[in-house]
Amino acid sequence: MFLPLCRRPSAMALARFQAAVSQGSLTDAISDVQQRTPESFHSHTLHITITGEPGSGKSSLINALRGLRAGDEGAAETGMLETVTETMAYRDPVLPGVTLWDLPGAGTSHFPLNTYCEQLSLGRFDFFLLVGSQRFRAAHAQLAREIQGMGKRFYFVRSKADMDLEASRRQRPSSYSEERILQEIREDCQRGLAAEGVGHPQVFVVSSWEPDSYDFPLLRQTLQKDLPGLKRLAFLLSLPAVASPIISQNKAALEGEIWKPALLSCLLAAIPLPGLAFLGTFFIFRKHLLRYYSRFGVDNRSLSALARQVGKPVEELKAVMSTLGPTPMMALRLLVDAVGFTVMAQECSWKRLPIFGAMVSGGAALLATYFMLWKGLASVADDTRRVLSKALEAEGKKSI
Ligand SMILES: Nc1nc2c(ncn2[C@@H]2O[C@H](COP(=O)(O)OP(=O)(O)OP(=O)(O)O)[C@@H](O)[C@H]2O)c(=O)[nH]1
Ligand SMILES: [Mg+2]
Repeated sequence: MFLPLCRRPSAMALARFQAAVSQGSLTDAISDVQQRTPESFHSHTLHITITGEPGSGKSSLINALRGLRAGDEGAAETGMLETVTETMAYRDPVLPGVTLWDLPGAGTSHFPLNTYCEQLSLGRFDFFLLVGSQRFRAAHAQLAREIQGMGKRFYFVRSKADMDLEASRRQRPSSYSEERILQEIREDCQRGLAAEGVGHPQVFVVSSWEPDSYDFPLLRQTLQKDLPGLKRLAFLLSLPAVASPIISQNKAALEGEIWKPALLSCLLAAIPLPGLAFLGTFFIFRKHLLRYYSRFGVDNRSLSALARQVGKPVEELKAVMSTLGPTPMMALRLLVDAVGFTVMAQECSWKRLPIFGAMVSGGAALLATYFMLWKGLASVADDTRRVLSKALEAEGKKSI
C-alpha cells in the first residue's frame, strides 16, 4: 500500500555493521557506530512526518517550512474541509536529505485515532512534528504516547498562534501582551504533555501564515541544529531491520548442522545403559544451545560487555530475552519438560525388548534433540534481534 521509504545510509558504516552482526559481535557492531561523528550520518535520509488532528494546520506547516504559500505551485493542499486522505512526500529545500511527509488527520472516519498509527504505518518514519491547534487535548497525548512507544522522538507544534493572539487582542485589548499569551500557550502544551507522562518534548507556538514570527524561526533553527543527531538516531533505529536478515542467515546455517548432534544423541540413547539416553541428550542439547548464544553474541559475557558499552544495566538487556535465556539451568528445564520423560519412557521399553527398545530409544532421542535444538536456535535468533534493538535504542538516546 505504501511506497518504501528511500534511505541512503553511510555505505561504509552499514557494511561494517553487517559484518560485525554476521560474526556475532554485537559489541563491535555498536562500537563502530559509536565512533562515528554525527556528521558522518549526513547522507542518511531523514523522514519527518507531520501528524495531528484534522484541520490542525499540518499541510500549511509543510508549505511554510518549504517557503511556499497555499496555492503556490508544488504546495501541499490545504483547506477548511478534509483535504489530505493519503500520505504525500515533499523534499525540504533547506534541510539536506530531509523528506517531509504530509499525513491525513488523526481521528476522522477514514482514520480513527485508535487505528491511525497502524493504518498509516507510522513506525516507518524517523521523526515527528505533532501539530495541534487550540487547547491541548487527549488526542494529542494519545498520539504523543504512540510515537514514544515506537521509540521515536517528536516536537510538539502548536499552530495558528495568530488566531489566538487576535482573539485575545479583541477580548482584552487593554491587557493584551503577545509574549504573555504565547508563554501561556507553551505552558499549557507542556503541562498537557507532562501530565500524560511523555516527558518534556520541545514545544513551538507558530503561525504558518507568519513564518517569520513567534516560534517559527526557532523551530527551523532547532531542526537545523538537531539534524545531525536526528539522522544518527534514525540510522541507529534503522539497523535492526538491516541486522534481521543477517541473523536469519546465521540461523539457517546452524540449522543445517543440527542433524549432527541429533545423530550423536541417537547413538548414545541406543546404548543399553540406564540414564545414558537422558544424560547424553541433555549434555548435547546444553552444549549446542550455549554455542548458539555465543555464536550470536548474546551469551552472558557478551551481554555484560554490550550493556557496559551502551551504558545500561545488563538486566535491561536480559529482560527482553525469552524465558529461555543463557543460564545453565535452561537446558535442564527444557529437557525435563519436553524431552526427559519421552526418553525415559523409551528406556523402559528398551528393558523389555532390547533391540526394538534401542531403536525406539535412539529414534526418540534423535527427534527430541533435533526438535529442541531447532526450537532453541529460533529462540536465540529472536533474542538476538530484541537485544540488538534494545542496545541500539539505548545508544540512540545519546544522539540528541
Ligand atoms: N489563521 C491561521 N489559519 C491556519 C494556519 N494554518 C492553517 N490554517 C488554516 O486552517 C485550515 C486547515 O489547514 P490545513 O493546513 O489544510 O490543515 P491540515 O491539518 O493539513 O488538514 P487535513 O489535512 O484536512 O487534516 C485551512 O483553512 C488553513 O488556511 C495558521 O497558522 N493560521
Ligand atoms: Mg492536510
